[in-house]
This record gives sequence, structure tokens and C-alpha cells, in this order.
Amino acid sequence: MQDLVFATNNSHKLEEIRRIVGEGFNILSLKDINCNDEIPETADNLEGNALMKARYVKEHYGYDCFADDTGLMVDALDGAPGVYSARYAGPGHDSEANMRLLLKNLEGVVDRNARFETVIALILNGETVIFRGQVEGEILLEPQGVDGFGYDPVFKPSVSPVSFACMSQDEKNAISHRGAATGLLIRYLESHLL
Ligand code: ITT
Repeated sequence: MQDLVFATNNSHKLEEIRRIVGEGFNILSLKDINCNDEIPETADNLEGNALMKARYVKEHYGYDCFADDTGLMVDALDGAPGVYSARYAGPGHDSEANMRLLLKNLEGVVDRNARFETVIALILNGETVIFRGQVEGEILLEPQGVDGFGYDPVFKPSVSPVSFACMSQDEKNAISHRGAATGLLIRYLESHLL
């Protein structure tokens, strides 16, 4: 099996992706390759950040790699929190605080349309490829459900009566931004098995 690093510190994402990626690739985490570095994510767009993370691992550790960056874009907030979704309420990457701030900034707002967007950058066998996925939905008035992570309790996809946090991982993957982008990644990987 070919080793492929997923450059993330988010164990939920790693679990989600390992569940979708079948056999053929051995998905390694940053921990698995002893990488404890603070990988820079300083671009002002999702693609730039995904590329930065994947290139960092290739350059410093020599592994083929993919990385994703995800943002929640809220129409009434001109696309915020967007690329800054992880640090919306401050540098602490505190999901509860991020959700509270989002709900506060949307108090009294009728247009609650939003979308999650994921960009994946893959470096494999000398090629760099980008995959994208998104899901339309709305920000709920209050959190709903206890599963998932990040903004899941306040995001209800248009095609669902309930939030992401009320779904199993498989149900979420079937309609989610990361599920869509990962689906494209998987198809590419399957056709590029060595
Ligand atoms: P990395 O180590 O991969 O960077 P991260 O948790 O910082 O992990 P992102 O930068 O991609 O992940 O995510 C930006 C923010 O959006 C962060 O607050 C996440 O919790 C949130 N997020 C990402 N994917 C999500 C999903 O599927 N559902 C809910 N929130 C999500």
C-alpha cells in the first residue's frame, strides 16, 4: 500500500476521511510521521491554505500528502467567517465560542443562508491537484444535536430537516462539502494507484 499523509491536526477529519478512503492507500496522520510543527495557514483563501499545508509536508518530510481547508460562508455576513472560520472568536480554535459569536452576529437576521466549502490540495507522484466540494444550507437559531464537530450543531443542509450534528458520520459524508471533495479525491487516487 502506498503511504499518503493527511496533513491535519483534526482527529474528526482524519476519521471521516479514513472512513471514505478505501484500500490502496495507507492514510498517515501528522502524528504518524512525528510532525508536531505548527504548519503555517496564512493565505487569505482556502486553496492557498490547503496548498501551503500539503507543500509543507512534502518539503519537510518527503511524503506525498493531501490537506484540506474548510470555511463556512454566511451570506448575511458577506461570506464571513470564511477562511477565518477556525479563529472566528479568537486564536483559541474554540468551536463553542465560534458558534456563540456566529449566532450573536446573526441575531434578528432573517437571511440565514450559508454554505460550507472544502478545498483539498493533493501532491502525489510529482503532480499537484485541487478538489472542491460544497454544501448549501442555513444557520439555525440555536444549536441542535451533539454529534460532529465545529459548526455542525448550527448548520442545517438544505436537503436535510436536521443539522449536521444530528447525523451519523456516513449520513453527513453522503451530503457534505468534505464528502463531495473527498469523493473527487478518491476517484483520482483510484485511477492513480501505482
Ligand atoms: P486542520 O488541522 O485540518 O487545519 P481545523 O479544525 O483547523 O483542522 P479547518 O481550518 O479546515 O480545520 O476548519 C475551519 C473551521 O471550520 C474549524 O473551526 C472547523 O471546526 C470548522 N469546520 C471544518 N469542517 C467542518 C465540518 O465538516 N463541520 C463543521 N465545522 C467544520
